[in-house]
Amino acid sequence: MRDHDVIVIGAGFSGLYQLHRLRQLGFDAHVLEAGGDVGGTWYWNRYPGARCDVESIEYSYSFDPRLEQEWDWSERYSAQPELLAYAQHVAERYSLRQDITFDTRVERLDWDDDATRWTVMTGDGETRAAQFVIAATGCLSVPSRPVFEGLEDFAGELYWTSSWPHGGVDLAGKRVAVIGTGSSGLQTITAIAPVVGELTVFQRTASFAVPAHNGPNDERLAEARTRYREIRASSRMSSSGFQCPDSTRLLAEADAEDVRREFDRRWADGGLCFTDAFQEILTDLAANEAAAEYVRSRIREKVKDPVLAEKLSPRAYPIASKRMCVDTGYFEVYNQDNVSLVDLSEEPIRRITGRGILAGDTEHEFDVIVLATGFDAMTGALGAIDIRHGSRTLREKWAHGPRTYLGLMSAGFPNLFTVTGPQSPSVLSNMMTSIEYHVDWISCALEHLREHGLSRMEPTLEAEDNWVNTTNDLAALTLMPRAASWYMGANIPGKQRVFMPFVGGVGTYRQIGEAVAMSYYHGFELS
Ligand code: FAD
Ligand code: N01
Repeated sequence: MRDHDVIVIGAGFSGLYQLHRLRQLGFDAHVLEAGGDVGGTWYWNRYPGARCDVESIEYSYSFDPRLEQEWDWSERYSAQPELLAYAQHVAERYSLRQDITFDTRVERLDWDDDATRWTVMTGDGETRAAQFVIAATGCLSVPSRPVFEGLEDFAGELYWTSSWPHGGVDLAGKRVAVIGTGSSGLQTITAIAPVVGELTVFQRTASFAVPAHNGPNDERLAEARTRYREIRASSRMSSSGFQCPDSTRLLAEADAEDVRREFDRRWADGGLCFTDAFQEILTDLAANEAAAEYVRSRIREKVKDPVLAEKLSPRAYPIASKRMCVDTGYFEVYNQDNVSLVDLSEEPIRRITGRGILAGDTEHEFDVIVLATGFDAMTGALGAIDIRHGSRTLREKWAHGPRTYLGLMSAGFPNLFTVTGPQSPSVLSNMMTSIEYHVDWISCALEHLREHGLSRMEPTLEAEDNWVNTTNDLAALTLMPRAASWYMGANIPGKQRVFMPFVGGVGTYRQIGEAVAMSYYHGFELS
């Protein structure tokens, strides 16, 4: 049995940087990855139009200034092929692949108290041991595959956005259905509408989308390269993990013209900072509704048919209580003659048939069905691994919602760390900022243990309970839990509804993490 200091699970942006840091510190680390290459999200999600929603200048690593200067981001929001090429470049540049085993899924982890080691079992029947395991398994890496009656009867082509074929798919001239109108659905719909013969979108809930104003990136990149350190430093202390001018103003105290001007300005800038226009948008329903209604007014401007515009106007949840979509011409697609919308609140999907989809009383015929139905987020990948400490399993412990200290560890499961785990800012932020922070924190903790001749680390139950209560209490101060979102686990039947990320912001979280580390890991037991 091969024995390592550290096994890292996953070779996405988290796993790659984690491996690099551990090797720099002289640990014997090895990565196990289920996919055939590096890239994680950007390896799997190859659907047409896939791109990031945080500008590439910031949705990128900051740990090596030379990498920042070398790598060219061609667009303001890079598309999947460029993001995957970046992950591959990083793997090459730091010679990471030699310590990664691909096509290998971790299925079980067993903690051995006497040996102070995890036994790591993989799908190919191999077993390895490691003193520490770091789960860099991703927050959005386990697709949600809802049960549609008759799916196996469909005689045409069927694709999931989350596992799009590597060779691409020829959709030219075909009759295509897309089920799902979250970020993946919106991006797919926008990209394929000009190519397909007919496109029918099956929408259960309309989404808020703000414009990307995507385009060539030369000027932005040149400017960023002159002050990258400053950008990174302020993003690390910001609430979202990227440059977003936080407002100090309350909407309630601004007059109507002022409010309109601020929304117009942010709409013209594009991107997710739109809802940072006023301080109370995520805490006050009236302010939230003002922002939501502004977006709806923009949808009405874009979509010529007023009935369609209304159907596309989100009303089911407060704006930004689900991650907003950043669009590149989504709503305009519905002005095309070959595009139609089926509103599932009026005509629910009854079943998939051999020829297509039966919604309400109408059977729609298709050559291709695309499913963009999301992910078992935040806990899905960890829940898929049978993680055991004696008779205790992490699955049972988390059955009523995840329980962690700082989103980094869970009591009862020593020496097991999670990168961007539940109860950390993770999916509410620019993930690159949050990934780098967690990787650095974990790496420093392992270095600390080694320097002090210690071999075991675990949070106390008390620290964990306090942290879980804190994250729940903070979420309850906001409108976030009001959406039936994947943040809440609401998209997975039977999953406990609990708001999973830490809403307090990246900068605040970082300060807490630093204070814990500097106090010799207050709330953790080290031995
Ligand atoms: P992942 O990239 O998900 O990588 C995890 C890896 O772990 C995967 O390769 C998986 O195969 C592997 N793995 C999981 N379980 C096992 C196992 N049991 N055994 C072996 N291997 C395993 N975030 C942003 O901040 N901005 C964006 O613009 C953005 N865009 C996104 C677009 C899409 C389509 C999606 C799905 C997510 C997006 N995200 C975005 C979130 C994105 O997941 C993160 O930004 C980031 O890529 C996560 O990196 P990661 O390495 O933590 O996880
Ligand atoms: O998944 P989603 P996603 N019948 O859960 C619908 C990141 N990301 O992959 O809302 C019919 O948001 C579901 O309907 P409803 C980003 O963080 C980023 O799109 O549950 N419909 C919804 O419309 C994002 O938030 C980018 O009513 C069903 C859709 O499927 C996260 O990943 C791009 C259904 C799922 O939307 C997830 O986004 C892509 C059913 N049975 C992803 N089940 C960027 O732009 C589900 N739906 C950076």
